[in-house]
Amino acid sequence: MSGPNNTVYLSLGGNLGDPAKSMGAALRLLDADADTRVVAVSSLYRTPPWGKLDQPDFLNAAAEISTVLAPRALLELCLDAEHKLKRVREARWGPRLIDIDILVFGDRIIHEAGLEVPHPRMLERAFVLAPLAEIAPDLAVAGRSVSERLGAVDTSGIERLPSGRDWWLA
Ligand code: A4P
Ligand code: MG
Repeated sequence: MSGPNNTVYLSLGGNLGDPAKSMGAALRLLDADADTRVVAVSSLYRTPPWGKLDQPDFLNAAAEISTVLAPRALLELCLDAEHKLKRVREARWGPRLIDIDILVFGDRIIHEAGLEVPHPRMLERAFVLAPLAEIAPDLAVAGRSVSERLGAVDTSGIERLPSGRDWWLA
């Protein structure tokens, strides 16, 4: 399946098991797909839980990928990666979480059942914007740059870890 090449930004996160390992494995699965290439990955960030507060801190990261897949096919690939990693984990460590969200897909605006792009909650989430600003500060989302958006949210408690940007290439 091949269409035009699109630049896509993803958010990755997890807070159970070894999230850095799961996120790295997920990125390597995406990169191994013939239609998709990982272009840039942010450092890892330790972030306080957002939404439901009584749970462990998260690790979060953002990635730029290049893909010829259609949005729906990319979502399937991401969900596939999540399921593979969850299955492996369940056998050994019990439940774990990895979440891969499609933040931005080229300049597409998508409102479909099960797929909304740009991700509707990304602009209020510092745990999404901080890593994204590291790799795409000037990317415009709904008319404003990511760095400008980051300046408008509460980043307290968010810590950039000294992982560098190659942490996923284990
Ligand atoms: N879906 C729709 N649009 C998209 C998209 N753009 N990208 C659908 C990916 N998926 C999309 O995903 C459920 C379904 O959403 C998918 O199967 C797909 O069909 P989900 O991730 O379980 O739930 P969600 O609706 O995407 O919720 P959302 O807003 O991602 O919230 P979550 O996943 O419940 O939030 N705090 C910190 N610090 N860091 C975190 O990473 N994550 C969560 C999880 C809460 N608090 C956090 C973090
Ligand atoms: Mg999600």
